[in-house]
Amino acid sequence: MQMSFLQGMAFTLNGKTYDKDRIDVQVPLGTVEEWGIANVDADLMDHLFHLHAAPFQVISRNGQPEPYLAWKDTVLVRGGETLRLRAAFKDFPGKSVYHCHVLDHEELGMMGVIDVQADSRQ
Ligand SMILES: [Cu+2]
Repeated sequence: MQMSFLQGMAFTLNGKTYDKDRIDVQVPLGTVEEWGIANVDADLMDHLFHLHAAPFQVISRNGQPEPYLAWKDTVLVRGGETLRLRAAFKDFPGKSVYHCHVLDHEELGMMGVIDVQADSRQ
């Protein structure tokens, strides 16, 4: 996933602005996912990555292991920084969102839709 402020005045995640009718990420319920979060903002603006559907731990920043694996729902991603996180999608099936928690960035479109899919075999 990339967080950017690259396309004119668009605030984007993975090159897209928010569309409530588009599903950007699909995750099976009961899985742990490792995501890369890269702040490629051309102006090196900081962003606050926030995920609703699952708690996560930041594993590394710019390739350096995090010293303490706290459970988070929001993490600061400084300009030019890349981090890896692991999120446990175990409790909440259905659609939700992830977004930048800087309110004006979120309002300008820096948000995506995640669909946590319950396994129909359960
Ligand atoms: Cu932001």
